[in-house]
Amino acid sequence: MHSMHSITVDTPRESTGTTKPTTASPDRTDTRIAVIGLGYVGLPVALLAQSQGYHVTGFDISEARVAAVRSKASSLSADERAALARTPLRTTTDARHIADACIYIVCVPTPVVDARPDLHPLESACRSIAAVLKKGDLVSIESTVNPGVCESLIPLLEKSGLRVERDWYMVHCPERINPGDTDWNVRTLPRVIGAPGETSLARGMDFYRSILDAPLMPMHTLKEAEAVKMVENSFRDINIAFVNELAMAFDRAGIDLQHVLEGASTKPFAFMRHNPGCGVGGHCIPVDPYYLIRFGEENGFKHTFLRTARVINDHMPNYTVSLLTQALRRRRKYLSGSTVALLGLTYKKDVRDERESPAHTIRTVLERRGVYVRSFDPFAPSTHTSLGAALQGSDAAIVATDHSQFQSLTPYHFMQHGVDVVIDGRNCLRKDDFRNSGIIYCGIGRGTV
Ligand code: SAJ
Repeated sequence: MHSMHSITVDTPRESTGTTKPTTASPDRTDTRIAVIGLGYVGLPVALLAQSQGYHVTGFDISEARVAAVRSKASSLSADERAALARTPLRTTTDARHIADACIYIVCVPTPVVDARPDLHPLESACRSIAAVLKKGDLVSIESTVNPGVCESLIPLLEKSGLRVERDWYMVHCPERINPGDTDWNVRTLPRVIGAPGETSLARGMDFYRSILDAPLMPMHTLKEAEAVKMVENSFRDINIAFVNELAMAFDRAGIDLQHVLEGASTKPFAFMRHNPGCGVGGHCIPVDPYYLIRFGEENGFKHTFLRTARVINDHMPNYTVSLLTQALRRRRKYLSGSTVALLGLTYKKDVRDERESPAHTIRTVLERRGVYVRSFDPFAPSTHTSLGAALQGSDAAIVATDHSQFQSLTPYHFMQHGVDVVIDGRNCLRKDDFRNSGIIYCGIGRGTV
């Protein structure tokens, strides 16, 4: 049962996108924190809390992940390695080592499996906490979940014999970590926070105010806090689907959608630009809408718009291959039996993450159609040794990720390796350079030159 909280939003401090000067942090080592899950969300928040004077232990079920943190592996960001060099983080894979914490921050994955939310990691984390939960403890769920999940976790945590709001406290403070973002970070990103009652909300607000340098908006209920992140990311997915559908339409009409979007972006209000591409990857945008779809089903509602957007975005890898097929036909070549250089495997520019990457779908579609694929990605060690090795002798190239290294490619870089068909899946190349270059260039919604 949720009481309506009086909403007082923090006076938004001038969040310049940079962290406040690192003044000496107060000593809070009497307050022990356990961060459960040391991924791209948990590690930054553990390091942030530690930098603010808390005594932090990072817990992860993965020995490899714990070892990577302990050794400051290259897979960590430079900031994370620097913070760990200044103050090593206590880490463990043994849940008994987090028994002495009084604040538990849960940052475990919430993937979808066959388009259905998989809450096992979250439930497992809560069972570990329930085994050590003590009076006065605070549990914060930062993982992205659909509305109602946090409430469903309360009975798991009350197996400790303790009652929420009376003996222990719970908040949901969804993370907004944006991999690769240099402007916003775990400390400066504004947040929302929800709780099952006033006392939990107050406890949660106090804690997060002590580590964040950003506005913190209390929501009326847990469900509202859970819905915020879902809505944010679903908003992005449907807007990407909108421009992807336009791209397929305008390709037939010889209209360059990029130019149209540049024009529409001159409108100073009520237009937010998104860009068409070969698909939507990552662990957020293509995943979160399924949470809302599932939540709707639980309440007897069928989301048609969210589903349609997912169908459109999931079609883009196939659309990209269809552009390649048409271009090869102009070279009197068939897709089957051709060799294609696939440039980019990760889901996003200049990041290592390959989860849900459309490039993998493109590769699967090509290989099923009898294509020999040579992939190269500077951020994915499993690929070809070099760009040249991937291009040399290929019939065509597909740019599937707009890495900085690929954005500077010119017709010369392709022609010197004999590649005369280029499909620009991220519209990141200079289309006009390819005019009259002897190369067939196709963008997504940019037509063909
Ligand atoms: N994409 C498009 N067109 C676009 C934008 C993205 O096709 O206009 C594709 C990307 O290529 C990628 C996928 O969508 O494959 C996701 O891209 P993303 O920029 O949304 O990257 P994410 O998954 O890292 O999203 C995060 C989200 N942040 C959080 O959930 C805290 C999202 O809410 C942010 O809007 C996004 O970063 C961002 O703005 O960078």
